[in-house]
Amino acid sequence: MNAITFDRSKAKFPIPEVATSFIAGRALPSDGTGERIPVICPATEELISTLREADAQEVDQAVMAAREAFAKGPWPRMSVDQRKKIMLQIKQILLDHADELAYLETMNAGISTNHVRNFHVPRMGFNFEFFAEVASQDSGAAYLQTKPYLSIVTREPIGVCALIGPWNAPLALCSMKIASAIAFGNTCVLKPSEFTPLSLLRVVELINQTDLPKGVVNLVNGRGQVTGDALISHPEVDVVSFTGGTTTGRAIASRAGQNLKPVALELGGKSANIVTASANMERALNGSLLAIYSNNGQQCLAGSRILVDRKIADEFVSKFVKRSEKIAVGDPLETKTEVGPLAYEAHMKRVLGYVDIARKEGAELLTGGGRHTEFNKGFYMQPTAVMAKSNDARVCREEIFGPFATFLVYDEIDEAIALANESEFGLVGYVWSEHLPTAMKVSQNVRAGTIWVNTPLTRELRAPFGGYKNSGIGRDSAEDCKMFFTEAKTTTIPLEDFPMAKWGA
Ligand code: TXE
Repeated sequence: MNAITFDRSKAKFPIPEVATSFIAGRALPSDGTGERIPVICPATEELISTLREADAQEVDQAVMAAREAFAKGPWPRMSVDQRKKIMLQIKQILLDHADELAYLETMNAGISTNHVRNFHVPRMGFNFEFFAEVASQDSGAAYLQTKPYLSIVTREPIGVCALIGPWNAPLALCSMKIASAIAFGNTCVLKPSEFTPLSLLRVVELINQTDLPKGVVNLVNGRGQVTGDALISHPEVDVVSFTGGTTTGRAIASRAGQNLKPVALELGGKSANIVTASANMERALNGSLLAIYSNNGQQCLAGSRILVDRKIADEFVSKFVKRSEKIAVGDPLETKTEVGPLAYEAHMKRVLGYVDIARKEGAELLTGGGRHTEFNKGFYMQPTAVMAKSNDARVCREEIFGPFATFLVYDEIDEAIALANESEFGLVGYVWSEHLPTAMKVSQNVRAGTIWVNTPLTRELRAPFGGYKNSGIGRDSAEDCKMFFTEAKTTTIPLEDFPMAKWGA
């Protein structure tokens, strides 16, 4: 692809010409070693920046900065109240730059500015406040049952955390990783996706303008197999938190396993969205459209397999198709845009490839199915829906990760539940029903980490989020993140003198 060079005078906020690593409180120079990788705006195909890739040596520098800050720096040793004050400073500085961060995210990831500004940016701020609270309210346990001993259990930070993030929602997802790692006294090295380095580089710069000690939050930029692999293989990394595709997750888990590092993996999904005959049709329609098309269809928790009761299928599908055709696809910087471009060219081609796969499998194309004809530049795709022949079809089994809905029709709720469970994934499930026993039956029988009843995409940070089966290992929540990012320590003390064997006396 021949990228068009971006006219920098058009930029609403500064975009760095070269995105480098940020280590121990400073950005590394743009003229260092490492491959140069183009950073493309998916809405215009313009070259908006260049990423200078961190090689193994630069990754080592970042990990050792995090190690130094962990072993000798004040952060792990500070009182939680002091840490909380700094976490709140981070929240504030990020929210003070909300428009700039939203702009960088939209320019680089193609997510509509409305969505980023109204959901991702506030969530990013809240992540720091939430985990500051969680860490500050934490307490240990004491056991007195075995006399004369008192055993106390405390939790200590686990050390240097490698945080590897994806390109579909960099701000929202990676801010959660940083906040949950550092709140408990850890230090970290973040590696954003090579496709979307810009917003997170600015986030890490801003975080480093607060009172946070240098070296606590570091960032390396580069491709997964170079920079990412060097990071997760580094012996001074204690734990790996990853969000991304299932194939990459497998590779990361086996690499981390060689060094016995704990891993948390938040991976793909092919979640069932069950629309029953007892649904409130209008709400189910609104929710189903959001569940598949929001964030340009690029979300792990998408309701991408819509299972609809035969009794209402004709009406529901025809309304869904009509609404899909009216969705405002366009420039993600425009506030009226609902669906923007896909994040990068190869991904758009992959998603479009599923249209041919669907056709070959005998699916009926209900709407869309091609690049958006209104644009001669940008990775725009028409919101697409197909009616599959059976759940064995690849469009029912594989995560497509774009504005691509697959329908199946069912007759009985037990059949819908069985179809929902016939999947290698188990991240979330949706059910639309005004009949509580039906909703509860789905909730209790669908094997997925989160079930949404009559609502799409609601995240409660206190409650666990994560996947069954190939959708991941581990959960995000107040408690789960604490368990993952800390080590438990038991200290045992006798409270009185006690008889002890006197060997050699
Ligand atoms: O993501 P990857 P890809 C799914 C979605 C998508 C598919 C492929 O179905 O179509 O995955 O996307 C880093 N060692 N999701 O290939 O590879 C990489 O640099 C260390 C679901 O673009 O998973 C990036 O930072 N790191 C999903 C991160 O992994 C490595 C979000 C994610 O990239 C690495 C994204 C390696 N060997 C895609 N290889 C979700 N769960 O939301 C890659 N990386």
